[in-house]
Amino acid sequence: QEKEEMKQWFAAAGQSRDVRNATFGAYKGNNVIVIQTEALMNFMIGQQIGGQEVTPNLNKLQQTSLYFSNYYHQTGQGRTSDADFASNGSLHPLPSGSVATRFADHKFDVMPQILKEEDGYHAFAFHAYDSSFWNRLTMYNSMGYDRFFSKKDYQMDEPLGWSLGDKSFFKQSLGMLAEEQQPFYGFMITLTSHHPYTLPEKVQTLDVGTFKGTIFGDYLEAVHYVDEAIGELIDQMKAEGLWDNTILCIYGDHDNSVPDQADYEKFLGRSLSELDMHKIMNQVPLFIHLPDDKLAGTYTEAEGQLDLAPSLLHLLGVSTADKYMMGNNMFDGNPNHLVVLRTGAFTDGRVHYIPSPDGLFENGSCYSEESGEKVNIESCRAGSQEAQKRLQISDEVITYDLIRQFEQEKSTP
Ligand code: GP9
Repeated sequence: QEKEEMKQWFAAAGQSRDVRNATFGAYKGNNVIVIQTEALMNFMIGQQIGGQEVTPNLNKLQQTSLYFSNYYHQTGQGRTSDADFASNGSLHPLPSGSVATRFADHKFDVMPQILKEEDGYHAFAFHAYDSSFWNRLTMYNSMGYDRFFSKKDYQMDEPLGWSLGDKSFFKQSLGMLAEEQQPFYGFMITLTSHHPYTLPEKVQTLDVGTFKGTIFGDYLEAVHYVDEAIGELIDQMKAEGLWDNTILCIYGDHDNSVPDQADYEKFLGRSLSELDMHKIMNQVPLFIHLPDDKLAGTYTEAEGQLDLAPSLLHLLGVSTADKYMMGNNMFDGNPNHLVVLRTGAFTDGRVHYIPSPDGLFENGSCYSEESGEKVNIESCRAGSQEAQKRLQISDEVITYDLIRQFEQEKSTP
């Protein structure tokens, strides 16, 4: 009975995603490059320090792209691997551990596999680190990538941080991708802006003023470097003739693990509430650049990483009605999607719930999104129940390999 209820839940979610409006299939056949950027948070997009822009290239990209300014990471303990799983597989990461290390052999409806099977794409993953980290080699095989380019495939001509600097990483990755057959799906994971963010002096080009020598200042420097690398990647895409036939998507994987509120207040120049801090630590930016520069603008509706795969597939004209995905279609016209975080926090654009550490619903905080003020906890009860239900369904589907079972039952009634 529980399994039947789950199937019905996915069928209803698939139906509501399956909106055949003007954007459905509008970019069919284009290449797709998705860049998952290490610890890139939303709060410094558009910000300056000492008159210098922290992310000038992303700010410029914003002018011709869809910029989702209310976009949430939905990761748990599996950090970077969780962001990858949520964004490509549209299910919630697990309450403990990483799906990639615990259940890489289970079946999931993931973007590379779907694009290959249903639209003839070629799919490649790029990350200049050991292929065994987060069990990627095994996970990427089961996700259907044709090839995973890992540390051993790169020239270490820009040693920086954990491995290769992002500038050389992008240059080499794009070079390898450009040789592959089109249309392609290229998934690139950056690394230079990894905790603890210390870069050599010669790479530091942002004057962080009084943040100099602090981890927060080092973080700003690291983000500024990644932004430069993204600027170079865009130039190279133009030079390689890929700008006009490729959807470029850039998002942050998770927060920076620097939770000191005073740093954010000093940087932003205002005092911050519990709600502000919750948003700062959970929002990552999402940019989608479309080949014809259409649909550009700032999108303020709440969305999250689980929504990425169904939304990109919508643009490419691949229906996700029958897929075991949990995310929303960001192009379905609904301004009030429910976005659930792994902690049980959620927002639906109207209310925003922050759970208490003791896990008791009543001890959490419920805020009005419009006023930013606390409201009666009962305003968040129904949303919280649905959030818990989704997390539970997702956990069971992943843990018991239910997608495989559901599909077998479909083909063998
Ligand atoms: C290394 C990198 C680590 O391959 O993905 O990221 P983390 O999960 O530690 O943020």
